[in-house]
Amino acid sequence: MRIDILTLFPDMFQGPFSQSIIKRASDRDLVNIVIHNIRDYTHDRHHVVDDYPYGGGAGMVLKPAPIFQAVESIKPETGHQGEATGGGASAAPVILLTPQGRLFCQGIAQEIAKCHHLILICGRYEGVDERVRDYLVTDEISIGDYVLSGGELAAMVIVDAVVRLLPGALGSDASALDDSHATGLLEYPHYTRPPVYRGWAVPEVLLSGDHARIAKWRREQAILRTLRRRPGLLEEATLSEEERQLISKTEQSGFSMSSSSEQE
Ligand code: 9D3
Repeated sequence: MRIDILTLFPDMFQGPFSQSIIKRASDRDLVNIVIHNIRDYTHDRHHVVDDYPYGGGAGMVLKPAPIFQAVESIKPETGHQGEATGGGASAAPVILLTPQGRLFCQGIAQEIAKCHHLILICGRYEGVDERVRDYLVTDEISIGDYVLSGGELAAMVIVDAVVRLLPGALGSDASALDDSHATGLLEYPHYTRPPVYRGWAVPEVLLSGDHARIAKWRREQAILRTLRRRPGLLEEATLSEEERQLISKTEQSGFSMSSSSEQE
């Protein structure tokens, strides 16, 4: 997979992308991430990327020309725009990171992970000229309802979530499937040694060696934790009749929402 990222702050990406899973995926050539400084695609003496908004108002707006120039310079280089290169692979999605975008989730990460090529545009200032949206961008994504200073951290979040889904990116392929958001439930509690720490014991079942009992306990814990913390997630989860009954029983017993009593 190739990922091109357009930004005014290319240095922001150096730390996160030179560590851990993204580093390993790059080293293994599973992904090729290319960072472009939007300022490099200006042609004026002062490399101006922004300007005052027409109609007035606070803040600055990213000019269309450098962004169009950047994307157009990337596309021929990577060469699968359908007709122009004889068809085949579909054109790369051009995704604008913006607070007005579709809310990012694991399902969108899975969709994006299927692409051979992806172009991410990080906005800054008050926004980008609307013609970028109208005539260049194919998707707009937000990572949540809070205010960031720009699209860079959002782009890093998306790249991290997508790259770890690429076959071979993780140590074992099992870990990606077992992820809480892939099962539709929050994760069960984890413990490691010692068996008693400051008088707090690890649940007995985990030391029993009874793998069937352990699996049942973990599944139950995952369901109860999801019920208490993120009940909305249960609507999408695939549950057995017995598991639905566990939920009803817990709800009828007037369960508490507080996390400190979750284990009780
Ligand atoms: C508070 C300023 N807002 C109204 C005047 C507009 C605004 C413009 C640009 C707010 C934030 C930003 C910068 N944010 C992003 O570019 C961004 C973002 C985000 O802020 N939250 C969640 N996801 C994303 S993706 C890109």
